[in-house]
Amino acid sequence: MTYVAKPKLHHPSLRANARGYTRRDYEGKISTLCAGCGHDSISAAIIQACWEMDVEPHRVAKLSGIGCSSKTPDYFLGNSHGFNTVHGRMPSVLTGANLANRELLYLGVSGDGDSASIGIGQFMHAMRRGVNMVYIVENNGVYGLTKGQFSATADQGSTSKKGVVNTDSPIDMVSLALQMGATFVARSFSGDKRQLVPLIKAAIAHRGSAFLDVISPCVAFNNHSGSTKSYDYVREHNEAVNRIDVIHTKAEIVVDFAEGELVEVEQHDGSILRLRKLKADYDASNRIAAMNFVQEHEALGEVVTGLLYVNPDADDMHGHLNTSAVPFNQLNTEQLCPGSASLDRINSSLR
Ligand SMILES: Cc1ncc(C[n+]2csc(CCOP(=O)(O)OP(=O)(O)O)c2C)c(N)n1
Ligand code: SF4
Ligand SMILES: [Mg+2]
Repeated sequence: MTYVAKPKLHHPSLRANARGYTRRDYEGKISTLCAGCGHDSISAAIIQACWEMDVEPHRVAKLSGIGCSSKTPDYFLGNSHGFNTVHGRMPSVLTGANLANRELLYLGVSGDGDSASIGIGQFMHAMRRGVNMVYIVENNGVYGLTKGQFSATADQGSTSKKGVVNTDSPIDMVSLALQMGATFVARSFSGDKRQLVPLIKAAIAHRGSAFLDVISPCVAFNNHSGSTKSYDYVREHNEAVNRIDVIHTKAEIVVDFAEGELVEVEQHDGSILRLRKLKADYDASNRIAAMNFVQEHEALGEVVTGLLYVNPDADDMHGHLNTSAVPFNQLNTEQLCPGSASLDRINSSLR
């Protein structure tokens, strides 16, 4: 229960990162989600990624919509800024915050209901505008919070817990993000922390819209045999295209990699993404090929995971709009309101 405070004491040998924080410093309140819910594993992966990347918690803004998934920012990064918007409106509120202050790390957490139904328009515009953010959809194929109705990502032919067949065609968030121009697109599984943590780290290091579709089983309403978002189904149909590791320029270099073909991608902040190819013909730098690959494998009932597309040279919304490098709240009155002479100059330049 969230009213039960977590004990502040921790084991004295708990390791601190370069900022002097232990993993515990990145935690939030005690989760109220169902035991076994995939969303809690994603929260744990976010905590791990932020701790490993030496992220300063007060430099993070976490925003969400409505749903079990959108509740999770309360359960991680308790010392960060947080804003729980209304259903499906996280992307526009985040875009506004980002325009006002580009210096924070923006983490948008949403659900498949929140982002693929009521918020689908907002999702698409955040992707095409290149808002510098990590956008995580905790995808369970149902509206968990409102008791398990099919969401728009539920596969055609999959069944509800009571056996009702879903007749609607599914929306694939990864394909949408690719089409809309997201410059980092990945899919993972809440049950595969070894794949998920490096993907979150790589998304944090990316400048531009980084989208992560994380299949996250709902144990209360969508973990039965007719579901394609259950733990068993995803484990049996997981087709990983690559394994990734992130080498941060500031951190000790630890690489957890087996032998295999390696591709190195340098991100704008100097960090290196090391992709170990599992599928020899998969090229994560080719957006059109990624779209075809995802669709072809989806038709076979496979869940394609890994880093599916990245453009390391991407610019973000601020670069596109040529905005002020100084956050709005640090500009003084003169800079914000330069006076009538400046306005006259602008007006005459437009005549
Ligand atoms: C405007 C509005 N419409 C409907 C709802 C009811 N509602 C609350 S959560 C939710 C869906 C949540 O599904 P999802 O985003 O997939 O999150 P999950 O609970 O599955 O993690 C709905 C329809 C609402 N809160 N506000
Ligand atoms: S209802 Fe489903 S999504 Fe919500 S907390 Fe329970 S298992 Fe998770
Ligand atoms: Mg859902």
